[in-house]
Amino acid sequence: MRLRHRLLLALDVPDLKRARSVAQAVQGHVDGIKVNWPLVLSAGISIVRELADLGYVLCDFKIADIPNTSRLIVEQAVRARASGVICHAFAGEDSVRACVDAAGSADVFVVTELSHPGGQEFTSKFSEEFARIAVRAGAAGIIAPATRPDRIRSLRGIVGDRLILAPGVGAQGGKASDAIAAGADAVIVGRTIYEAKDPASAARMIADEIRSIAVK
Ligand code: NUP
Repeated sequence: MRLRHRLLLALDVPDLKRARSVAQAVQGHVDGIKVNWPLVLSAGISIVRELADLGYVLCDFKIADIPNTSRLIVEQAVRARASGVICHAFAGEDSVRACVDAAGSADVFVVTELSHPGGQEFTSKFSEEFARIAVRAGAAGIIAPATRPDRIRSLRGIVGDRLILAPGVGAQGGKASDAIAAGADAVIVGRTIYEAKDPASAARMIADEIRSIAVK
């Protein structure tokens, strides 16, 4: 993944027409587009193939199944030209390994602790173990919460130079520059961009905020 802006758009927009227009608008301000179930369930997997023409597409399918099913899911994402997929680690190291094997040259990102308050009920108790699984399984990186920059800092100590992508900016209360300062390689932002009147300028503002601290 080429990180020029250190920003990925979470395109959780089930309306296909609107999803297309937001994706087009933010091109040039983001390094990739993350698609999740709301859009894929509405538009079909072909939306991944379509967005792949614009650049890096990360399929946030949060895969958490037995290794064989996990493999089958990753194969479909890769067939649709996804550049990366997101999986959970609580299904176990064998399932994460199955995702990494099936991904081939595509990236696998492993969720550590979820960014919302409920992420502290269960996932945060195991997030460091999940990060170690990501490293052992050969994942490209992890997903860590922009809402808790201190956790990004701790997880960075475990994953070394593997990528850390941080959702939870804006609508969930996190700040892009805080997540980057804590060690995230890039942030993932949805509502703050796609609900803005002008998604392109909203994306540009976040990228500028990140740039302003990165040069300090
Ligand atoms: O811990 C996570 N938090 C999170 O918000 C892991 C995720 N994959 N996400 C996803 O990031 C979430 O499903 C959504 O697609 C996006 C954040 O969107 P927003 O809160 O910026 O609108």
